Amino acid sequence: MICLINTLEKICSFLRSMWEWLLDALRISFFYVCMTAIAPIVILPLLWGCWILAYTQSPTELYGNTKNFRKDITPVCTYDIVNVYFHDPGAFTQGLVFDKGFLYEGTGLYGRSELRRTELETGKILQKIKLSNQLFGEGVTVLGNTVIQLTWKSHTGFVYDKNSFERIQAFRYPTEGWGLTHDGTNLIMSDGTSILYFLKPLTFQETGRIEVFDHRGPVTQLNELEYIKGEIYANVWNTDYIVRINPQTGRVIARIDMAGLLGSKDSGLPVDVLNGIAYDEYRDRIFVTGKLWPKLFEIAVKDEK
Ligand SMILES: [Ca+2]
Repeated sequence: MICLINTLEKICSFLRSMWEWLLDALRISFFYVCMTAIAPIVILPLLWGCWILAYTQSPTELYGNTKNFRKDITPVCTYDIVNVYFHDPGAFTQGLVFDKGFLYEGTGLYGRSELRRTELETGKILQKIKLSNQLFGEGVTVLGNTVIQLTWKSHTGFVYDKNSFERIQAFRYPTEGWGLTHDGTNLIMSDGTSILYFLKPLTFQETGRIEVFDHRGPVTQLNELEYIKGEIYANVWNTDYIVRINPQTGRVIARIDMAGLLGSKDSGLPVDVLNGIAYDEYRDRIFVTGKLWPKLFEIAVKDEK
């Protein structure tokens, strides 16, 4: 009898061991099944995101934005000097336009801000008006028979009769005012950030905006502007670069490296940064100058370095 009981206990012990082993096996199997199911959900999207950031496009572009930070290094162009003209070294150039044979220039600094019409060949001031001492003049553009001028931090712009310089309208905007140009339909304004604003003429209501970027990301401190053959040219404040921008996407098509434009003979003068781009659409001429520069240059942009 005792022998039978011992045998039954061994059988029960064996069955208990088998049961525990089976439970362990089930737990392990369940873990692997779960991991197999979760891995594609968690790990694969992570790998996909890393691949995108490293090699192709920014996630924002994939979801409809136009930014593309990583793809295509922005080309760098150089320039040739075609002509050199006199420029008033007292003019703190903030806006520059060429229209029907004349330059229109907006100057800055408190107490020294003006709107001028000058003769290209001589730099002679043909007409000017002074802004009040509380206003710091900024970008200008010529639209029809008017000249439009921004101010820096006063959130106020002015519309003048192009011939008489009579002030015919004032308008407001919420940002700082830096550069101004137009594409024939909309005014295009910069405010020192990477954003360009498109405004309706007459009402000055915003109709759209783009963020300007190159392969490294947003391009900030966009300053004086000029619309040239379907592109927006912009001085980048405190640099020797002019960027050429696609107006539809904001992408920088190319950077023009303007280093060395003002020669060493002029470097002893109290000059400030490169600023001011004007375009003669009838003769396809580009003019550039800088704040307090004694010279204004006609340049020809050359292809990539
Ligand atoms: Ca301009």
